[in-house]
Amino acid sequence: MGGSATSDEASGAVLIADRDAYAVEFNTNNATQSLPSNGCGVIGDSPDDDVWFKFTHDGDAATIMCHFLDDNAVLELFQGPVGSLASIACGYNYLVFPSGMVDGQTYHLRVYSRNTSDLRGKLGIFHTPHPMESECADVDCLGPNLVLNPGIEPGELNATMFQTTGPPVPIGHGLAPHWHTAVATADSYSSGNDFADPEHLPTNLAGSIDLASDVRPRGGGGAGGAFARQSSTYHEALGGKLSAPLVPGVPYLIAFNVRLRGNIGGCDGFGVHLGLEPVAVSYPPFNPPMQIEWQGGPINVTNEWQTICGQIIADQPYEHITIGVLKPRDEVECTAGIVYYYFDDVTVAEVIDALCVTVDVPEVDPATSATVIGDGLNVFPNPANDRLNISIEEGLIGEEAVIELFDVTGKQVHARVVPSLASNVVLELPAELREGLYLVMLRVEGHEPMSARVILHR
Ligand SMILES: [Ca+2]
Ligand SMILES: [Ca+2]
Ligand SMILES: [Ca+2]
Repeated sequence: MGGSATSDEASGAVLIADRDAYAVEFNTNNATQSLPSNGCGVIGDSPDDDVWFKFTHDGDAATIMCHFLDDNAVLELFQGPVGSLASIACGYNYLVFPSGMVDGQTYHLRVYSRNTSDLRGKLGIFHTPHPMESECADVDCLGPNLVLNPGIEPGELNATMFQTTGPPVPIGHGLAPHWHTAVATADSYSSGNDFADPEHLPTNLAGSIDLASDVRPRGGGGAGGAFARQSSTYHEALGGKLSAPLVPGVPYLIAFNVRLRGNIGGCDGFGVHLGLEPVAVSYPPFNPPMQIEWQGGPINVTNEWQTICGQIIADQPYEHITIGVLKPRDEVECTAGIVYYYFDDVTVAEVIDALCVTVDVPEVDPATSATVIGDGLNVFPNPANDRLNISIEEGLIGEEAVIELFDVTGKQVHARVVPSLASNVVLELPAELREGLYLVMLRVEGHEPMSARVILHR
């Protein structure tokens, strides 16, 4: 750790060597202005007390975070040698590395109070994982993220439900660009809010609500937040928008990152709801037509960011996403009475290659609504190679049936009529079929169609 060294001039800039920790403390008391203001997009920008740091870029995306501030900080990043430093980015209490930074190159950073008072705080450079990176799938197997503002980053719109001033924000109110309060009064946070506001992440000496857990966004400077409660009608969820509607018949990975505030226990029932319209309701449940739920059992969300994910095949051109605790109210189980969660980095992306998605496909129900072809078909093995066994439930034995196979685009690639179903039907998988995800469907007149998703692995 760098201790409390502070340099008033760039020539003596304090080296930030560590990552993922608040490596240096600083105090601008007695510091004087070293370079003119670049404006930095801050009203009243006042680098009268700038102090200097430097670091060598390691090539990884990162965010510089200020913590335990006693006032608001402006951060300004420079490239080039001391004596001809060129400003490349500014931040307000935090600074996201701009694109174009060069691996191995040394950069300088100055920090100063936004106003003319002294500023104390600590500072760290925190690596930013790829927004779609998780153990659920290799990012290379996924198409572009369809979630607009997946990082729940603040922008022009930067409201929290629990504003320190002003009237309460109604349901459906915007939280961050392309995000709104979907169920009850979910929240959003900005690391760039005023240091004294409780909506500020990371927190500060005055805010105090998260001193124990030092919550930082998973990426960038913004995150969502929501309450959940044991045996209560009151759960919150955030609603977001996709850049394009889902394509029916196409598989998508759905993922979001969640962590607790503090280590006080947790609830189960996290899920994603995909809808044709944005959700904005006072209280759950709201009968989601399609959802994934965390299958990992209750309560294991911790004080670290973790990914909850699932895979679906779209049955409708959904264009809106809602994340939160979506279980019916009487079924949510919590280890603590009231639990609070942060959300960040939401993914809805087409699965280009089903083989590198690690989500267990058969465990994720595609849908729960009547508009959807039901699933419930038992098939094995899965993944399959050259043939697939379909277990037929007793009531259908002897019936005439049609067995169809669809590829990820929804195109029928194989169909076969079975005059009389036996308890096990063997489906030969045509050699010309490519590896990937398929939907096998069984239709019997007078019965709901049944289906299962199968990975073909040659
Ligand atoms: Ca200075
Ligand atoms: Ca100042
Ligand atoms: Ca974020």
